[in-house]
Amino acid sequence: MGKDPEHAKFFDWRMALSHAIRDRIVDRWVASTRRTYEQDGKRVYYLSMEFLIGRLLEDGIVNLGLVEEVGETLRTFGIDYRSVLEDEPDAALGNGGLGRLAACFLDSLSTIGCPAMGYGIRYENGLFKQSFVDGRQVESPETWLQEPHPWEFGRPEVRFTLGFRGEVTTENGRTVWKPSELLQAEAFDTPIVGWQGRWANTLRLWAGRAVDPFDLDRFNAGDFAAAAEHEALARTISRVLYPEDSNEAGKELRLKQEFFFSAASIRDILRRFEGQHEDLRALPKKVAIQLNDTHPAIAGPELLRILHDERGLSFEEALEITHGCMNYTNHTLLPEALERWDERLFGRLLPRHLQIIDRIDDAHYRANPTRLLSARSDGQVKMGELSFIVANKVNGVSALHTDLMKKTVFKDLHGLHPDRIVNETNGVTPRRWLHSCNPGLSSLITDSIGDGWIADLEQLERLEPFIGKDDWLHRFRAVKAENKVTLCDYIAERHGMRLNPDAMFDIQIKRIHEYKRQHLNILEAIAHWQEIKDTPGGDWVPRVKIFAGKAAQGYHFAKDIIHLINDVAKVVNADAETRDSLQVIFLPNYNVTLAEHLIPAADLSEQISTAGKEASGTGNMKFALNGALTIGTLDGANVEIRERVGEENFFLFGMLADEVMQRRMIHDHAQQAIAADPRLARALEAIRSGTFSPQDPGRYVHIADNLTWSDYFLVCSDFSAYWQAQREADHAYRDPDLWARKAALNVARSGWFSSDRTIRGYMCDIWGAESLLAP
Ligand code: CR6
Repeated sequence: MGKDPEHAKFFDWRMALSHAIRDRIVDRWVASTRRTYEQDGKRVYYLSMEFLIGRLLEDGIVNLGLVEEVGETLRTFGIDYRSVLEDEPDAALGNGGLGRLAACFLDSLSTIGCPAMGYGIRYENGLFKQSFVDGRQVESPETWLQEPHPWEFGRPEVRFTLGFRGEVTTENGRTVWKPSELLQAEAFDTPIVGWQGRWANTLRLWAGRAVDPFDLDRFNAGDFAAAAEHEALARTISRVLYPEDSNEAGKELRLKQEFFFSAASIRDILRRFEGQHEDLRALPKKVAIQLNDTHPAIAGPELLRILHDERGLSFEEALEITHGCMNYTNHTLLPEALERWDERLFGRLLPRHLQIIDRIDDAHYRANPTRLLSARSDGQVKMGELSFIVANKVNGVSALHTDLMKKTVFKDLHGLHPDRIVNETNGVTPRRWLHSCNPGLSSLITDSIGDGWIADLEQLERLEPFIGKDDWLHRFRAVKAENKVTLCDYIAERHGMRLNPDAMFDIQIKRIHEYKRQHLNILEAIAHWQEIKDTPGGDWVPRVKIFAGKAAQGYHFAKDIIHLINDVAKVVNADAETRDSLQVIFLPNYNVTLAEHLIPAADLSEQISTAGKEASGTGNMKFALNGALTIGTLDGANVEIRERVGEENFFLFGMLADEVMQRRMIHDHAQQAIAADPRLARALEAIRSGTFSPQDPGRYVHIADNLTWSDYFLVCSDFSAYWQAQREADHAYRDPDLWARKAALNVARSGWFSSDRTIRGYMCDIWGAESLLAP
């Protein structure tokens, strides 16, 4: 770093260490790439608008098995290892579960040795930073790239010129698209090293650049701002991550971003293929493309366009090749989150692609004349339908979600193509989400069954015989207790609040959304607080309720829920009568790193979405794997978690997906529920009357009104059952050994939720790809 150690800051140590680790990764990376070219097997390309990778330094150290050496080396300099790690900003190139799933998949692809590449956007500003001012969410830009980023390799030689708008003409019988607005995509590569450094793949992110970055004439004429205008405009395309979650922004820039990274990736894939092969018809044998949700769906028509317009294959042949390469993962059934573009906007930006989509529809109809199901209809381009029609396989992300896909959004298309939809239940990487984030539990497991579980998580089953032994269970309890104390210190230091480490740690961390029902959780907390106040000396099971999560900037109701939780926390935490039994805290700026601190310390995992709404969830898996019990509905992957960990080790409550649909038919379902449950009525009344906002008593009337008069997400109808399940949790927590046994069984039986298992499923059912590592 060119500095005397005496003057080095943590930043300098981190950079020095990162470069040392990076050096060791590069050798393996180059070897893996060489091997991939030599073997010439099928390669997987994972196209995703989001990669929520978080920090990378610890990943590298852990995967290369250098934890001890690094710790020791830093010690000789008198530098604390943890403080160096804590200096790294999170790469927050994603909103939530979808982006984090993509990051877990990269880890698993490298661990398994599947030749693969992730393609996405190099956002200069990741997901916004969240802070609270008087309990309200305030957003500020996230600037992770302001410091040098040691993990990326700029590839200025890998650039593609892309275009928008312009005209479609015919030249010598071929259709030619002449875009009028040009820009370049420049590649930045990050190596992704797998467990034990046996394999490394590449994450390639595209940045926007101007074709002619600087206008010297304008500069010399004195118009300095205009001289750099092209560059500024081109760069905006990779400037921001849309801060939306399950909710479409519908902006022109968003569509441009989607085309930008999809088209650059397709060109890159073709360039690589054509460097090694002559016959484009072999493409599906060598290339599997996975569309992570519909954001990269335009990759289909773009590949088709190049094959047909530029390489001269017939339309039918081009379509067949495209179909052979493309697959699509659906991540939500929420209608507002299924992308649809106004055909005029779409046609203006991508005139040739609109024509191609019509021809795709045409060909699909001719092949399936029984029904007219098209991607373009009602003045819109429907990206879900387009992806389905173009894809070879379409998958859901949990058993329930896949089943609902067949019955709802894709019912008709599924009828035409009954073999197309498959299920691949999500998973999480055990390297980050157990081994690294929970060193105490990781050591206990390794002491008990060896370290084979880290790359073969189902070996956790072998823990079951230990769970009956008192001394083992004692150690297991001690690990959780220690993790809770560590978290208490962390929170005290950063947020000035002392939590009671003996209380049950009850945690809900995820994006704030009505369907995820953070408001159900806080309503129950209010009712519980009221009950404690009725009998202050009562024998209550102490609770600490922890929340964290960001609300989309324009989602006002979600932001009001955050405000309410902060206001409730203020009142409850200041109450001397209840302080020993209940504490509430909302931690700001939830991100991957904060999740790594929280999950190992959790006793109770809140997975309480309205049934039928959460496609899978992945936080639910991380908690179970770290020995928390779930309180949850039968939604998403909760269903499969409960099946595996055992129903006696899971606090189930609430309506089922089909009951939810029935219940909505009752016009006064919420009022009926309120009338039947005095606790609920009293909690709502406290919100309505300003108990938590005395200076502004009307602040939460609209939340109480919404829950009383519309309550689309059935908070009121599920309240009583939720309350009951919470009391069951209290009851179980009174017996520490019983609780520990249940928690340990959650660990032992969560091995199936490894993303290694998920990726093997994709390789076998969808991609037809193979590992290049010796077993
Ligand atoms: N919001 C689902 O809602 C799922 C992830 C990853 C989501 C969530 O249940 O676990 O994808 N969907 O499959 C979308 O982002 C559209 C999510 O993260």
